[in-house]
Amino acid sequence: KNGYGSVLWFTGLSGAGKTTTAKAVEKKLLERGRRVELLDGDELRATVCKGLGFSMEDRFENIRRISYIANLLSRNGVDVLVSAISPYKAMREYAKEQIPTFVEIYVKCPLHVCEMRDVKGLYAKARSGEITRFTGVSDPYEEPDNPAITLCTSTSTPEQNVDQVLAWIDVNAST
Ligand code: GGZ
Repeated sequence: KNGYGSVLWFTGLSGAGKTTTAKAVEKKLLERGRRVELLDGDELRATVCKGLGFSMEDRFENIRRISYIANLLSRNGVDVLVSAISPYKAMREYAKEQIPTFVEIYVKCPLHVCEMRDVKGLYAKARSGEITRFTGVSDPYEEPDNPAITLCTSTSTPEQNVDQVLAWIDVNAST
């Protein structure tokens, strides 16, 4: 849409590589002279989404707030990179309805690989029961049916994944 920035919405399991990929894409877009903001679910949960937990209702509220901010930025010409698990199809549908330039990017990685990486030690805590309702372990993740882009972080390099996103933008969102 004219004058709008793209909203690149990275969805996937914890540890799949959403934020890593989004940061690398952000760098490339900045080099192209674009105005860019990264909205990271994990970080927003310390500020505008403070107090929200991981029940289905709270996760929806989290995504509602992130969608709102993403849309404000987008309509002012800023490209927005959203990194949030966003585990339910319905919440991604909601974001898509709210945001004219929504692009669904599925950051795909097998659960056992995310679990092996366990960068923050959260999977171990989820398995021991110290953390409840952990996505992929004790809470659902609904895979996207028809994402605009699928990135496989267990079989492709970060560079390949970044290139895939930029190539998509060049074909579909060059304004
Ligand atoms: C999922 C959890 C949970 C539970 C804490 N389930 O990989 P991270 O650590 O750095 O990012 C995850 C983040 C998830 O927040 P989101 O805002 O992306 O989730 S959602 O879209 O579902 O609202 C993870 C950490 O918080 N974390 N507890 N129970 N992830």
